[in-house]
Amino acid sequence: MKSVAKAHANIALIKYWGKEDEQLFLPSTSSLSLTLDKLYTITSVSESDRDVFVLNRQIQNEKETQKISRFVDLFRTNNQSVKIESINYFPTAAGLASSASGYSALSVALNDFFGHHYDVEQLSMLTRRGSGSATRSLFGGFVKWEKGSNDQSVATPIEKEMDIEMIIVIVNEQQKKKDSRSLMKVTKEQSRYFESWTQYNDIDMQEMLTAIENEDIHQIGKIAERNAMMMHATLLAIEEPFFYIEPQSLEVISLIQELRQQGIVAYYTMDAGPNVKIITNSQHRPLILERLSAYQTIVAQKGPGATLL
Ligand code: 2P0
Repeated sequence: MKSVAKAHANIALIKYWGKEDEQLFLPSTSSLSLTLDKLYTITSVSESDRDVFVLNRQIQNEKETQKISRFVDLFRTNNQSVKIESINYFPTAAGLASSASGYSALSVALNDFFGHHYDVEQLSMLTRRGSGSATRSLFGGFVKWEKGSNDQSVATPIEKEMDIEMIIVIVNEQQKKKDSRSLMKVTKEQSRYFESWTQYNDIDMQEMLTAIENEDIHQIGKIAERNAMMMHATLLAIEEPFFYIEPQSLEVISLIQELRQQGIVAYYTMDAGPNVKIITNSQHRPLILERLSAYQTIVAQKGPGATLL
């Protein structure tokens, strides 16, 4: 027997940064994202005499396999070991995290493989424990992940059809210098701005929900921008300040600001790496791409939720 699932990556417009409970993956902030069509993972689960994890056709080491095994334990009904094969279909050198699409696809495949038939809410709570942002990739389009409490922290889709696109600008193809899981832990422990971050995040979330309801792309972009920069500001106020933002990221940001002054819909967000994601719409995308011709870019539209294949 083999269960196969597909899930897409997502980019947050309101960021998840910090955990209230590290074991349960309870986030310190609610977050909101857009699932993207161009980046996805396909994962299969099949019977095996021991747990094996193959990522992008390479057998993973003991440490990575144990990490996955612990996640499989959340679904495992008997002592059945599994072989997990996962491939990330991300444009070459996208420099983007694949844990969201990866754990989301794995959850859907494990749900089927072990015959659980969990509903989306139960699945959301379990997926979160593989990687926080993965819980948002269970759904397509705009997705809200409520911080909740006592393990009740789930993602839900926001039903809204609107013209919104993201242009991912690759400024550096290399792996990020520090992984987000450990850095968000340090931020919560040390950042002088952390409390402010969580407070303003609540405000941004409410305003973002209204902006989406009103299909107001300018307001969506504006809130996403200030939210992302506040997340990055928390990193400037830890004991050894850390920058994901690189000189080339700033060049792209300056260009976006310039384009905006010319009346073009262009706002930016950044995650745990130097690449810049531009929030725009189909009308303004060609103009932006023209101006960014010196950069490698990926244009992404709204993608679907995770599915069993
Ligand atoms: C986000 N990031 O909301 C934020 C913005 C990175 C910057 O979610 O520890 O890989 O597995 O729960 O989900 C990346 O963090 O962390 C992330 P874990 P995850 O997209």
